[in-house]
Amino acid sequence: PSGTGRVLSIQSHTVQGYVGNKSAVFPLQLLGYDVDPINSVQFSNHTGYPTFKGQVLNGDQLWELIEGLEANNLLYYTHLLTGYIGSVSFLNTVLKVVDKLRSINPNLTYVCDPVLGDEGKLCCAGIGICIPREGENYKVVPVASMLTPNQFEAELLTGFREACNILHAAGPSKVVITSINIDGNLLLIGSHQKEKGQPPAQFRISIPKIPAYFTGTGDLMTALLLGWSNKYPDNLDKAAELSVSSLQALLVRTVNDYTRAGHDCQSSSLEIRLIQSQDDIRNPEITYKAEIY
Ligand code: ATP
Ligand code: PXL
Repeated sequence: PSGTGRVLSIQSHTVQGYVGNKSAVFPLQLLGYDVDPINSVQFSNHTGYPTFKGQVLNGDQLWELIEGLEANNLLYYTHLLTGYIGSVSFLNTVLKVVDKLRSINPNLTYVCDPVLGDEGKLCCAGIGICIPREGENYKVVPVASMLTPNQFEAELLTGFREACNILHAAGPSKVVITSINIDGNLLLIGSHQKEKGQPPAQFRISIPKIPAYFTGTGDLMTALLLGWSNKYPDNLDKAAELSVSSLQALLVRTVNDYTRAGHDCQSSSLEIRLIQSQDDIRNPEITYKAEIY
């Protein structure tokens, strides 16, 4: 596959560990993309640890960086990727960034992971910055090309059953619900509406749940989906098979490494073995198949 591009990735940075840009930049580079990261926060570690320290970029500071790039004619991007957005002001600036990038490249693909939280809890709540209200998040949906909510996020955004169809109608032609918990297993649902108003092609991939808890997997999954779906623009199912297969190989390696070191994998969230899994990212062996339904 030849697809490549230039990605502006606006996500968190953590000094230690892999979430946000730390989860997304390296795999996209391995898949052949130029990636320009803007760090929406710089924290010592992810917010799942007992404590963390660091700085938060506000909307005006984000815009300043965009102005700097524009002044040097450096604002041509094929893709915009966003993850966790920590405040309403930042969200509004992200919307301005989408407009600005599309005024330079009308074909810009915006891949949006509406990170709101997981398992019924809003992540990053309690970190002292406000989470965009549910309604605010709708603002990004109409301008996104691809959306990657998890079950909780899809429920928050629309109500689960009709999630994909409703989200297509709101804008994005590709929707991947990255994890739905069913009877101890995980299900990914993909939906590609090739033409507006037409029924989408939908598929599912079942993923056995590994008895461990990871952080940064959603960010990595979205980055992989961006990378592969650009290489296979008409085959979201193939892009998802490749992404899931990479990710599962990485998760097995992560659990094996921790287990070998005598760690109880269920006692705390594990840091993913991203760098060690570079071969699985570059050349995934398809071990998970999509079922059309
Ligand atoms: P975010 O909200 O940060 O975007 P997310 O909740 O959307 O994250 P995750 O729940 O982290 O995403 O799941 C992303 C992918 O990670 C899933 O599609 C699945 O393949 C994989 N994954 C995560 N946890 C496990 C697990 N315990 N066992 C197997 N696969 C997992
Ligand atoms: O993976 C989502 C995420 C993004 N950014 C920061 C986080 C997390 C999850 O814990 O702490 C800073």
